[in-house]
Amino acid sequence: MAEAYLALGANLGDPFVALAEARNRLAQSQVVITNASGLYRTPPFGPVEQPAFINQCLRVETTLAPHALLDLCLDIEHQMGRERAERWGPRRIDIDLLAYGERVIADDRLTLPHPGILHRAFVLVPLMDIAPRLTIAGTAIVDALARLDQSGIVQIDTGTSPSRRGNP
Ligand code: A4P
Ligand code: MG
Repeated sequence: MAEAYLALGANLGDPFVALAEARNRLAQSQVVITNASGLYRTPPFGPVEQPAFINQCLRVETTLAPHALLDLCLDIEHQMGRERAERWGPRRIDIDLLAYGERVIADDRLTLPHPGILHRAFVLVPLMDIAPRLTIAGTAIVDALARLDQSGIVQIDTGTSPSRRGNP
């Protein structure tokens, strides 16, 4: 089993329903959710004007190799009706693979660790809930977060235990 971190984001329809469905679909695959952050409302990051997001991070254990885990995330996005129209645009669900153990990968399909992590408060705030001592590419996430603007990020749910998030 390998340990990995996933970031979930949603800002169309009912984001809470979308996040719950994504967690359930992950847990029904070869993924065990071992910890889940709180749910955070976050201002949209990037150039596109769009509704606020709900973001959450998960720690998972999986027998899937990194590219297979990416494919599972992309399949779930697809099954949940995400249309890849606009880069950085609104989406019912976005599932990014943040890190997979200590693996470093840079090919045409997968970059690990995810290159945006250290620059995005909407990822680091929930990630701090479940991995406060995590280091990405030699930088402690707590130090990276201290340099970022966290204004407008509001915790709206402290989360529940993994067993209530769709795992047996
Ligand atoms: N890909 C490569 N590495 C990875 C990885 N580690 N994890 C490739 C996931 N995917 C990875 O992704 C495009 C391709 O990236 C995939 O096919 C995969 O092969 P995508 O999800 O289709 O594209 P995207 O999500 O539109 O672009 P990108 O750059 O992933 O954007 P982000 O970072 O996901 O930004 N604001 C707030 N507050 N909260 C958000 O969640 N999200 C976005 C989207 C913008 N603003 C946001 C939020
Ligand atoms: Mg993405």
